[in-house]
Amino acid sequence: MSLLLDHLFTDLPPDRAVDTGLFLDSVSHLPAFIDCLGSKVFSLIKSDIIGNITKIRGVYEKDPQRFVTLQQILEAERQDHASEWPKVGATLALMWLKRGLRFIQILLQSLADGEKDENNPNLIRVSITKAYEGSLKRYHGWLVQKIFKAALMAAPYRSDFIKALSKGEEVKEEECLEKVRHFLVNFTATVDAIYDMYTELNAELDYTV
Ligand code: 0SG
Repeated sequence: MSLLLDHLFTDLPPDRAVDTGLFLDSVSHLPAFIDCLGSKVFSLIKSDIIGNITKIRGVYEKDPQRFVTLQQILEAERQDHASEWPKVGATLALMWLKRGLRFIQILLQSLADGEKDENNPNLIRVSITKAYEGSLKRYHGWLVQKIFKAALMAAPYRSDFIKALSKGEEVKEEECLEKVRHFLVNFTATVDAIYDMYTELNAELDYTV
């Protein structure tokens, strides 16, 4: 069952450098969490995220001493693949992974803030749509946006999502949301730091898939 909230992202140091090994350990729990959402529609998302993580891990494990932080990976790839960078290697994988992480962050924040669909309070489509619009939509062409719409229809009920976040146990919603708020502190700081790094290194790309 889901261990998402049990594996907190670590505190960032004052310079906000993200430790590659710790980051990879934390994100490695996301695919199992997606499994808890039930529908097979999510398997496409799961394989995409696994692909990103595998690619970043592959680069890291070639030389962990050289790639202690995510920024060191981007800088090394910029040097080694000047003509293709940033559309290459772990730089590209992390560019996409961070968008999925932003999606999750906005979704969880919306739930923690108590945003609800007034007509259907046990649906989380309002939060999912908000998350999509704030993270991925601008990078998706019409076909992938259609896949999103299918995924939206297969989205779990609020109560089932809370249950998935709570390791499959029936817990009080407020109890779970308190854990979500705690989880979001370092998670949000990490995602923000990665976004800022892409801006500072001029590594962000704006194409659609
Ligand atoms: C609770 C309900 C949740 C609903 C979730 C809906 C989310 C949106 C659904 C959209 C479906 C996305 C399916 C996959 C789309 C992919 O095409 C895109 C682009 O993928 C990148 O393409 C790859 O990730 C790159 O891989 S790499 O590691 O090798 O670098 C690369 O292949 C790249 C191609 O680059 S190019 O060669 O053109 O330069 N992926 C996405 O849009 C990311 C989707 C992440 C969704 C995260 C949702 C998390 C849900 C968790 C629920 C709590």
